[in-house]
Amino acid sequence: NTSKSRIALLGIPIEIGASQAGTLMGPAALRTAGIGRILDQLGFRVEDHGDMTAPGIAPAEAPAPSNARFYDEIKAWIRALSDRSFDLARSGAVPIFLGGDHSLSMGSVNGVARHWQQQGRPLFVLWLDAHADYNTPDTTITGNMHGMSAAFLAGEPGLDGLLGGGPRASVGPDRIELFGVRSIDPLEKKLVAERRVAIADMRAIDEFGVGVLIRKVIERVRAQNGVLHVSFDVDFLDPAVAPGVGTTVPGGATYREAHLIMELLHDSGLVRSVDIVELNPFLDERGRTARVAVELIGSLFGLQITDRPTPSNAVFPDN
Ligand code: Z70
Ligand code: MN
Ligand code: MN
Ligand code: MN
Repeated sequence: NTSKSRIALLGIPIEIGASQAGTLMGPAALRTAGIGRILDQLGFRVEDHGDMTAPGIAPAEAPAPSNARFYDEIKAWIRALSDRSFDLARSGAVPIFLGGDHSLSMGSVNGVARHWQQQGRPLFVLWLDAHADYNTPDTTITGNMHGMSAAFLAGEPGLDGLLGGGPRASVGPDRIELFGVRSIDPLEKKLVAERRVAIADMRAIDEFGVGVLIRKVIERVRAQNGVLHVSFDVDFLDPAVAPGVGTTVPGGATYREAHLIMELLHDSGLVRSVDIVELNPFLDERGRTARVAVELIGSLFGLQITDRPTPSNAVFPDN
């Protein structure tokens, strides 16, 4: 049936952006937990493009920043991924990027942003994460590049060489929505404030609830005729729900909050691409985290507890 919407799965087994090894097993765990099956059952035509292979080390064009670990290796990954991501988006599929650590989003988001730029639709990025990932080589404490991906997409200096002369679509600090933040480094915090990046931290979530805050994001995207990329770092979830991550931070999103977010995003009709990152199967407990991530993807793509019309206080899909 060619009229079915297409979803393209692509594994990116990268772990060098994180401090702990193991996220390279993420794509396999997500497949084992049934990511293809759940989307298939929802009526999508699912294409699994397999895993990318490690591209090696990109030649050093300029001296790598001293505070960015594996800079030249990650540079090679994101250049290759940016091309794959652009091609998948252009093919009309909804790509789901299976990570891998969060450094991969520099490539996945750049690729889809290039496509939407050609279509004249601004791309917004919803960053569901315990962390802001807004460090640069100048502000980082650890040197881990998974903590720099949002800063790269915003165009922060110090990371400009990553794509070399390759095509780049600017997302900009005004199109990134940090959501769920509860761990941020001192200089990173200063930078996020200076750039006025939209941020829903855990205090805001406790005060207003995820329903109000996600609808605000949706309204903002819709007002500019934009589309949305969801970059889902599984450490956004509370460690009690999602223990299989390298950096557990207490006080994360509950199972129910996370499902409501995904359901509202589905109803918006605006999501065109997704990353699932930072799942570390080596640290997981009996596949729990992988399974929860897959269930949440189900909600993001239309799985409902009961079939019901969109409630009147929700944001309506545009078609
Ligand atoms: C810290 C850093 C980070 C994920 C840790 C942490 C970044 N801000 N991101 N775990 N997913 O190293 O820059
Ligand atoms: Mn290409
Ligand atoms: Mn992250
Ligand atoms: Mn994180």
